[in-house]
Amino acid sequence: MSNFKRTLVTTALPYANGPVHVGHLAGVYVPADIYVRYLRMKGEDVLHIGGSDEHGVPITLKARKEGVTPQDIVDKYHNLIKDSFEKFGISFDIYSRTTSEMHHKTASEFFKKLYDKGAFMEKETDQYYDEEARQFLADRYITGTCPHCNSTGAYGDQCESCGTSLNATDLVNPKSMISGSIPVMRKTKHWYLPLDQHQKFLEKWILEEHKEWKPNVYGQCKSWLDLGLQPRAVSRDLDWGVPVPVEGGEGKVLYVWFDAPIGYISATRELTPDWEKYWKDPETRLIHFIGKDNIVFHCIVFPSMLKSEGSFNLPDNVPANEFLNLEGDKISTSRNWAVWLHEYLVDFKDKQDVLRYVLTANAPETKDNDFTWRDFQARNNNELVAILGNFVNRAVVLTHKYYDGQVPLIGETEPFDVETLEEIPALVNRIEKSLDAFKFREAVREAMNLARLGNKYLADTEPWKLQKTNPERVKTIMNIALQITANLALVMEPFLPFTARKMRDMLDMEDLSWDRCGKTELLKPAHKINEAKLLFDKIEDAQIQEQLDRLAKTKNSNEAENKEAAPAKADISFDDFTKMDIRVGTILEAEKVAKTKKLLKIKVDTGIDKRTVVSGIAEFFEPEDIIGRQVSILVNLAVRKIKGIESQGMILMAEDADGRLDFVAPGTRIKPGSEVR
Ligand code: B3M
Ligand code: ZN
Repeated sequence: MSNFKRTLVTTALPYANGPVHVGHLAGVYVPADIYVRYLRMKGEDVLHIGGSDEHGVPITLKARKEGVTPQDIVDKYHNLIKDSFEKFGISFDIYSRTTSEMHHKTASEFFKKLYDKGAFMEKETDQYYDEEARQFLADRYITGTCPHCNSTGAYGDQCESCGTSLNATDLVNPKSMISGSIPVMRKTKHWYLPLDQHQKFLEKWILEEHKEWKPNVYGQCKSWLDLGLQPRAVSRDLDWGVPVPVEGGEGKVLYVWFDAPIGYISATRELTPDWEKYWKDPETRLIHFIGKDNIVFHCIVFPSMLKSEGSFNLPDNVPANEFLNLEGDKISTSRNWAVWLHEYLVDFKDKQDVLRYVLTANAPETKDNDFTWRDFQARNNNELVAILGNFVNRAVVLTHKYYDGQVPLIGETEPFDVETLEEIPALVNRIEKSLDAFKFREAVREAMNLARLGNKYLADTEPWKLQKTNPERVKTIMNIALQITANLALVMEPFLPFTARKMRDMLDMEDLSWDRCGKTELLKPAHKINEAKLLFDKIEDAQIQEQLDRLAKTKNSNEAENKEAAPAKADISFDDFTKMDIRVGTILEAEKVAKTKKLLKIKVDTGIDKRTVVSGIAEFFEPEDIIGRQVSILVNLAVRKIKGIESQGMILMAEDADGRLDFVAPGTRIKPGSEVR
């Protein structure tokens, strides 16, 4: 690290087609924020660059579905996302967006430069074209049947049922999602980044020169390289994005994964006229914080683009995380299986640090991990409240009680005091080592160990028992307890910035530099501290239950939606069918059958006669609401006695997978007695 003068940290640009959730925070933004806060405390020159990714097909699809423009969609979500990040204390130096003018200009220039250098291949291919909508169809705009698992509704790039990635041409019965028509093949020209030509370089650069990358990142790169890289198209036939700025590019835009990483450059350029220093000076190191699904783009595609351009630094490290699951299931925007940050802030007001803490302590650094509400509650109650909050509170309250808020002079020390004092810099050292290695779980554990140390120290020395008999000893103890508290106010800053701020206010500490961490004279004798403020409070079972209930509801409604229709019954003959005499009837009277929940006694005009039928629909229909309704009724069903009432026939009902009922009725009024066949 010492060879570098400055650090440029980027965080993946979230797609502006939905709000951000705990998975985003845990995978990318909290670790990056911890890291940049730490570097800032060390006085290093660091920039944290972020923004929204506002191009790509899913955004256009969402806009189409909602009947608004893509710009409307990205405006809405960009603001929501930006606001969530701000409220969680994610400290960007700039949070920009890829629809900005600066970005269009930067991405366009970048493409043009590669084009002029001959860094692309041009290729004409056959692509699906929608003749009705008069446009080429991006893979995402085509649905059809998956050739692997036969499920319908697979997309042209992937089947979400079996997870196979597809080419649009693989789909059986392809259909345009724009017009619903059957697409035809047409020739179209695109520009390709010949990754195969960069293979050798990438192998050396990653596999030999970056063995220190996290095993999950290194491993994914290696398997891509082992498979052999293929040229990748960097343009698309679409009207939403950065227009292809060269001849023949009319009606085409840059592929979203080509322009998005350039967004990091555009945002830096927007932030400072000095931007080139951060991108091109070899004494700057570039670090990309991303989730695992973005590894190939940041370790292989973007570096190949940067290398072709020629004047940019390549990333020094890409500490990608694995995924965070929610209560055992994959987080999913479309299934609403997520904890949305803007909703969390409503239910857990001012508890940003609690979530930051839980997501760090349980970060998916080396493998996928699970977020559960029970774990969230336990970590809050047993760690933040019981360890950190409790210790700080005792130190501050006792200082006020014994010394009117003045830091006492440290007197003679005993071996246990010395041991405790020595443990402070040792812990800080371990925190630092872990942070330098992007091991944030480990780092936060060590930071909590400092609070544990303080708690144990007070529990072992019991100053409250000594104050009457040995007040000199208590001064030493309290001084040490306060030095631990002051250290906590510093080391917690990267992890729990809101809490650390409160702690520094309590202790009336100004200076926030990392080189003070580990020192045991942070608070000078006679320094006056402020009143104790509550740092954390207990989260009750009821609050957790509310969250669990909400998820259960989501799960139920997802399941109902996904329930498949019951399979068809065995074949019958036409004769069997004609044996059933089904007529249109009109309901004349209806009443509840006493002492039952489900049954209605209904009088129906069948056109043949007026008869009584008992029907199990009382949970769905009030008797007075159905009078006059037309229904289909099986009139030649043998008479059955139900609850002592003779039921003459059966009213036909449609029932969905959830058991919801509705009448099978003619679309317009028709004479009672009309036959259904
Ligand atoms: N928007 C994908 C994602 O949000 C993409 C990241 C771009 S980073 C340049 O996972
Ligand atoms: Zn499939």
